[in-house]
Amino acid sequence: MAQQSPDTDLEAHVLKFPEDFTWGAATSAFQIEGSPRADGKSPSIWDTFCATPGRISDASSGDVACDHYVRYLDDVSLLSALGMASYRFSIAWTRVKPGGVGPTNPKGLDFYDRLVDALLAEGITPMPTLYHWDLPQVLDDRGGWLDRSTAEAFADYAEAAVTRLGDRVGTWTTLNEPFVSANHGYVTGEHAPGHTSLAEGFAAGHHLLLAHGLAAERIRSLAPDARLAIVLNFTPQQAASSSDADLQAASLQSDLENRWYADPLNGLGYPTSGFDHYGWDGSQIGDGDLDLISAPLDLLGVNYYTRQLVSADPAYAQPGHTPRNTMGWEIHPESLGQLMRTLWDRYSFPSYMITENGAPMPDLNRSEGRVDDDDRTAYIRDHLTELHGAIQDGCPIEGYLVWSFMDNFEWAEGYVPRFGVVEVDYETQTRTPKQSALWFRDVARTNQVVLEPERLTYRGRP
Ligand code: IFM
Repeated sequence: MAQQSPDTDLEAHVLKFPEDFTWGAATSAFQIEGSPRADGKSPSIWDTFCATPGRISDASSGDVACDHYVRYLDDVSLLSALGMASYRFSIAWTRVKPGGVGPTNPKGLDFYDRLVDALLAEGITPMPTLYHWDLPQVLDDRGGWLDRSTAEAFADYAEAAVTRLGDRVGTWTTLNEPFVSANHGYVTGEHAPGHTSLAEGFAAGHHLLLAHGLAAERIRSLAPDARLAIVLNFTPQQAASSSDADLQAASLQSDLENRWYADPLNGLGYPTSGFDHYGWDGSQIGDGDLDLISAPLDLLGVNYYTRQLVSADPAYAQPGHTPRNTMGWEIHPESLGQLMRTLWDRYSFPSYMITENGAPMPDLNRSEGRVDDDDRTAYIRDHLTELHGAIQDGCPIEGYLVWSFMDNFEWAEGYVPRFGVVEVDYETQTRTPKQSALWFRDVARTNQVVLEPERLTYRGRP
């Protein structure tokens, strides 16, 4: 339980955050940039995936997306107007090294150079992520994340980005959500490159972590003063009952989703269930790999959206009465607070940031420059409340970035789910801050959350 302290004004229901707390927003390259062939960019696995019939539910692509490659200056102005102190974006490997390996494309880097300068001119801290799922297609043609050489190529690409932008970037993030890259891309097939093999998932996962380790080593030597981070997603797995079978099922699932990457990053090695339950032979792990992977980091980025109830019974149905977002994910803010305490207890990361949290929600009454999205505001408020409790308990959480700055391409779901605090009209590319963005702006400006539970409750899916 959160302890009462001077930072919690219970009378006024005001939650004050630490003075140096960072507020911001996040996006990724493929989801917003568009301009897939501009200035020498090559296709990524997501361009190929979108062009494959049946892969994207609304048959859309990232060809235009939010046209951010063209409109980035307006977007930076909007970030500033909304009080965002930090902006997490990703760099497209295919712009920087169109061949995956080999020559660097200066024009591709020019875009991120301009973006970083524009952010800094507005007083916004740039937080680039080097890999947010858009592997160069040319590397997938040679085996992609199943091939160890992709990890080595990633370190060379990281070097090119850091060499160009390192004088202005204070925190480098290597990967976004390697679990999703490996699991959705190689095991379930719902993401690019669309493979369906558990064994491939383990191989891809190891090569992703190796890519992180090799790039981390390179970044440390090129930018010794920069902070180094990785972003992992966590879905707390809770047993559906207290039966031994359900507890064991939840623990096994948690090994795969929550501990598979965080454990080796902390020198704990891969969870043993990977070998003795799931049957991975570990043949991809080379001498010294685990040492590279466990080199100390400065920051863990935590992406949290929902929890999962796990049962050993294949016929188990998730409870229907809990609030859910428009994609059907359960809204469970308490699990964020618990997650942060668990991470702080188990691992040795010196600092944490929520690098993604948000929800696709009903956006109502879209008219005259106003979009009502009370459900989204309530979601963010309730997660911030839990986060505040974890901070009160001593968790070193330095910031919160909302996912997402604006509506964008939600991967296999196309443009239907809208995660943005800013609405994007894809016909006109008009941006309209939703009511949640205005609420969040006030939170960022005042560094506090004013609780008004009676005003905002979840209406639920339309
Ligand atoms: O849109 C994604 C993002 O790219 C990675 N984290 C989860 C988000 C919502 O699904």
